[in-house]
Amino acid sequence: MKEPLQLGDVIPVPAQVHPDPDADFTVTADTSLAIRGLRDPVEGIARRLVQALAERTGVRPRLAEDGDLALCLDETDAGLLRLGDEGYELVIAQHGVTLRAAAPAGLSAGAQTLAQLADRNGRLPGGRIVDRPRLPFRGAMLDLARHFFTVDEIKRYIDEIVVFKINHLHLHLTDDQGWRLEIPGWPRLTEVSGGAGTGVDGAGPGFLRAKEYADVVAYAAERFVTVVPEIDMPGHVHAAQVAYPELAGRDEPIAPRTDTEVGYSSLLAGCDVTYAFAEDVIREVARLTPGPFLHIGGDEAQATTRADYQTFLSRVLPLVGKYGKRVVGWHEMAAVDLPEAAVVQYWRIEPADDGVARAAARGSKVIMSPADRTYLDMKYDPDCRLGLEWAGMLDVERAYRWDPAERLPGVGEEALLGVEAPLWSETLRSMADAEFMTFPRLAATAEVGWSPRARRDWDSFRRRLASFGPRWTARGVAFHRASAIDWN
Ligand code: TNX
Repeated sequence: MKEPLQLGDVIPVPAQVHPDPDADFTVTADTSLAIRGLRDPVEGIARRLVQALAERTGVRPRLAEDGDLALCLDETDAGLLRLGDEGYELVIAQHGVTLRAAAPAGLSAGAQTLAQLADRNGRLPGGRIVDRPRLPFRGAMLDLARHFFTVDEIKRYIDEIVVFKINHLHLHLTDDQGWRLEIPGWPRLTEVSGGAGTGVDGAGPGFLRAKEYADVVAYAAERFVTVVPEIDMPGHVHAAQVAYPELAGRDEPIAPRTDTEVGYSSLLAGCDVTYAFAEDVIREVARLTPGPFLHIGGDEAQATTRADYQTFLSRVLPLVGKYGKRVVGWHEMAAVDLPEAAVVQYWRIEPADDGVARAAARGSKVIMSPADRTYLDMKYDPDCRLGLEWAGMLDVERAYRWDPAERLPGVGEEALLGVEAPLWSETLRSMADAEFMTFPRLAATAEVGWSPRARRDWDSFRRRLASFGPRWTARGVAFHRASAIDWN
């Protein structure tokens, strides 16, 4: 997309855009930014907006008492309240720019819009945007188990996903290869299974200490991103069993595995140690996590009998509630009767009745992550040097052209909590690899989750996406230059 930018040249595309071509505003060295209403959460938003504008335009607005750019938090305005926590109104006029919202999350979302609209000369296209998300949950997932990412890398990832109004970061913390979160009373989980050679094919060690995890969660929260921690059970637990063979009913050592097979390990549904372990882990993860969700995995439990799966979940689901969290699980979990508050994450590529529609009819909400549309670990094309292909090739257009409300009979708009794009890390060896697989496809998922259906259009999207080329290059993001996009 070539400049000049039009009002509405934003990803995700805003709900309502009313351009006024005579009302452009230009950010200059004299521009100042003021905060009206509550200072505390808004100051961080203002500082990050100044930084983003400086990166974009080369001029850095000052923070001041009065300003031609104003951020207003107004918790009483009925019109703003109707837009919900993440909604905002942005007015760009010749004499100044006003961003208003009823909640800090809305100001933060609006600040992303504002930052995207500035061109290299500081020009902001005139008019008014009124915006709010279609779905409350727009997520990305990092798999720390197959390849560990450090605190700084996770923070960097957060910085890039918030640009697209992604508001949840799912951390897949445990799997057959590695265990990546310190748990009191179970030190060998991380000493052994977070140690050297526990990544896929023996790549790098790593785990998060409680303090480091809390640091990530706080960093995310400041940017209005909720961390969703996942402890995968009853399958995908080989690393836990290597650390504690009693979790496999054995007393001799168990050899670690760093291959990419799935579905071979299981906790023992009939053993007390299983539930002592699960409760210690859930208590600690809940304690460290201020957000409402705790993901217990539940996927690919091929080494668990149906009856044992039922038994296991009937004992573990209540533990999540006991420690104050709302349970999330992959769609296999819908095979059992779920509490109404449970959230089901659907990943299948072919529609099949896994009980998800039944769970939705009973009140559960669904996060849509169909692998053939959202899995960031799928190859873009056959020549892609990274990624898997079991769900097919996933190019940018395919990641864009689908609708979560039409994916599964019995799971319509009302049943949706949102969408998520998971990045499994079997083939990744660095943050640059993660960025390559994530961008630009995550931008497509973000628009699917945020923008009204009627506003979505592939040709418009690919034109808007083109302007991220120079931005990502300037920020050192190792994005994939997908050939479907005429990159600027
Ligand atoms: C399936 S889909 C998995 C993961 C793998 C991924 C690779 C799901 C819930 N589980 O264990 O990493 O495929 O694409």
